[in-house]
Amino acid sequence: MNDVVIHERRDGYHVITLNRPDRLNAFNEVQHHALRTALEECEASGECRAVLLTGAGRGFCAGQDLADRDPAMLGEAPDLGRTLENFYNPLVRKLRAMEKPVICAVNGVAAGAGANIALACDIVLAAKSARFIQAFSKIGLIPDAGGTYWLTRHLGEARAKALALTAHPLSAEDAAAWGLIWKAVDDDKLMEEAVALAEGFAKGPTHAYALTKKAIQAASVNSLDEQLDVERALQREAGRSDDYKEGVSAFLQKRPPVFTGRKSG
Ligand code: T3D
Repeated sequence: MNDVVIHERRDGYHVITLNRPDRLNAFNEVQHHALRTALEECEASGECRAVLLTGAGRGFCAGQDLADRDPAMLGEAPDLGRTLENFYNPLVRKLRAMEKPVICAVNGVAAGAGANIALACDIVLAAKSARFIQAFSKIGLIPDAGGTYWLTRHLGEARAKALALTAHPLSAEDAAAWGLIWKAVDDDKLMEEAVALAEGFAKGPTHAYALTKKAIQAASVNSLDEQLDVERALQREAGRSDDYKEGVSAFLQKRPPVFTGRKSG
């Protein structure tokens, strides 16, 4: 049997590929566990300074594997809150809390929780042929895995509601134009661009990236005053790092910086 998640450890970054292509990489519990294990290794590894998440085959991820737990075959209604609590919510929280950049290369359709897991990543690149579908209403559910949060924050209530209620397939180009993702790229350039980003991050000031993530994520709930305080605290921390010292020296000496990515000396 193939691995349901392929974990490649490259120089300075890791590539994680969801690998159930015959089901458009829909999640079952085995795939959830494998992805969690891979992300935990990335989190713990000092060698891994960026993560690149993608899918095998023609889809990125079609959300929950609906064949895995057919409600018509069960005696009583399944507790979907349990799946969220045990799997999707910890996954979203891990992606957000990861102290290194997580790039998502959306290689094809991203539906249901699959779309929202992509949106939980820090930088989302999508192949022009990819579509983002809040498929939940088609099966009588509500958007989960952060969907109501990402859609509302990035797009506002009008577009959020329309996408969620109609399950309209949003093209990668519209997703980029609407500010839901970073970029739509030609299909044959997707991995090249995603890898170039990961390689750049692998040589970057990793701790500053972690602090930047933290600051930007805090901004969505803070007032300006609170956010200025967050910036003061995090900049103070960044200013104590070797990477800051190195960045300034390199600039003044007109040479490329050599960042270690470490928190401090
Ligand atoms: O615990 C909980 O359940 C709570 C959590 C819920 C989170 C969720 O994600 S709920 C939403 C689940 N996802 C969906 O409802 C999407 C279902 N899939 C689709 O609507 C379509 O497949 C797509 C729009 C994504 C793609 O359409 P298309 O025409 O490009 O492909 P296809 O032919 O429909 O799918 C290809 C194969 O993948 C097909 O299998 P087959 O016929 O070749 O043997 C299809 O059944 C399978 N597949 C696609 N999505 C799923 C799936 N199998 C199981 N689960 C899926 N989600």
